[in-house]
Amino acid sequence: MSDKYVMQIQQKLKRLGYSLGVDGIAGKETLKVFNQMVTDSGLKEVEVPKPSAGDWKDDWDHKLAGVHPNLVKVVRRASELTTTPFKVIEGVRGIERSYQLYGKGRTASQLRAKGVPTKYARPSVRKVTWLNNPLGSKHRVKSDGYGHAVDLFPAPYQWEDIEPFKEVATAMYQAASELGIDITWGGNWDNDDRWHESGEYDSPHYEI
Ligand SMILES: [Ca+2]
Ligand SMILES: [Zn+2]
Repeated sequence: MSDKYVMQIQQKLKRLGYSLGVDGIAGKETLKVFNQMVTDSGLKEVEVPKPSAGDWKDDWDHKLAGVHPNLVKVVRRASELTTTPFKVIEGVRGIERSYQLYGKGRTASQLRAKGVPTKYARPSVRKVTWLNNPLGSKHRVKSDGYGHAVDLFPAPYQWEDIEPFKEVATAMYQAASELGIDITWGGNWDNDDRWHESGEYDSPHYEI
């Protein structure tokens, strides 16, 4: 499978005068030429350029399918406002996935009580959702035919690194205010000035 990012590097090498095929495949030839360029440049180390923000959006049409157009607008505008690339890791959530998430940290009898098939019970893993209704998530398709939530995961893709989440949140709030659309962030449920108070730990999550 060819890769856009590899193709960009190949194009740059070609522009520098190296002869190689631009096919998006990081094969032996590309590696050889790249190493030659490093040697020629006299550098000990070469910083590989980060993929441009555009690459992060390659699967957005797919990931944002079925999400309410207002929320999609905010996400797309936020991506123009921030210098932090971010992935859309979840938009609309299906029944199967809702059950899988609800089963985490719950026993078969707890699931039975909520009408969730007991095969999804995973009592020994960490609980991830505190929903009263297993299918009540804002990620589910609502009566207007759209999902009302998205989960965004910023580069460099480290869950513990909270700063990039804050940068994306700043861009999301700014985009929402520009567009006149109300959003709620899982890192600030009560929408006050204090982020990440007790219970405000769902940093990837945004909903309308
Ligand atoms: Ca708060
Ligand atoms: Zn979410």
